[in-house]
Amino acid sequence: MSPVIFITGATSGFGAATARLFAQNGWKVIATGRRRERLAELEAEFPEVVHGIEMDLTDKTSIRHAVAAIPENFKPVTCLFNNGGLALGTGAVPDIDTDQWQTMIDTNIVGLLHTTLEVLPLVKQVGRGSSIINVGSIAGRFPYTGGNVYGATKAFVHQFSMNLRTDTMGTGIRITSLEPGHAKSEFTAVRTGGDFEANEKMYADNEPLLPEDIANTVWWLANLPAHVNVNSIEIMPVCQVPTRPVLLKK
Ligand code: NDP
Ligand code: 8X3
Repeated sequence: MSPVIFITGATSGFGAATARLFAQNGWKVIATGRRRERLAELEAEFPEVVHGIEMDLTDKTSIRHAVAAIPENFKPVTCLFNNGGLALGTGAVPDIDTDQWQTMIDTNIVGLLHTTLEVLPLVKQVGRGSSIINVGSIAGRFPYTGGNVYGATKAFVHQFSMNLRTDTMGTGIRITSLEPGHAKSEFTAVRTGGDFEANEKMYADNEPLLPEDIANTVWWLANLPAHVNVNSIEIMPVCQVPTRPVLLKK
């Protein structure tokens, strides 16, 4: 029986690259996100292997329905990749938009919590060798101006992951907080409200991590020997230094 990965945020960036890598290598993929047309593209690329389910992380009912809609032949779940999330805004306090704060909290924290709660029973069925990989960020550790709530949501992901390890002790489930630095995706376009020019500029004169780098890391984590748990991984491009999450040098 093929192992199964459940991915949030599979319509773009890290999630889409991870869906492709796992689908190409013998896993079945439950791909979730809000953009149905992008899920359909993945399904068309990997018929039978990828199953797309529309899911909005800010809506608990949507999460519950999505998990209830997993076809029997895509169960149990070997790996839950809690990846979907976003940053909104770059303003320093008090020059911020509280609705944006709320959306980041609802998506990056509440959505991740409820996805975990709903999918956990299916991961427990696999037990030994299964894993939950939560996407944090270096922004959860290194402060920067304008990173106020975004960075705090990612610090939450780190600590929740560590606490979840203790709660699931004895189940065989491995849990990792995967904390990337500067990486090329649609992240900056989303953060700036759809400014794809800003997105291109952000990655133009430097060599960021690519979604495939993160996908390869997820692959490595999910395929480690069953007794090995990597608690957290901080991963940056060479052009970034571990003092603050802005690029200092090419
Ligand atoms: P992208 O913007 O390319 O992808 C984000 C994904 O999250 C999309 O698939 C999007 O799907 C999904 N998503 C956002 N909001 C929701 C929602 N309400 N419901 C369901 N899905 C949602 O960015 P990345 O690939 O870079 O981001 C993936 C994760 O990595 C995020 O958690 C981000 O915070 C984190 N990260 C990113 C870094 C970077 O530099 N790029 C560095 C460190 C961490 P859809 O819009 O279709 O719903
Ligand atoms: C994304 C990394 O440094 O742009 O989580 O906030 S950063």
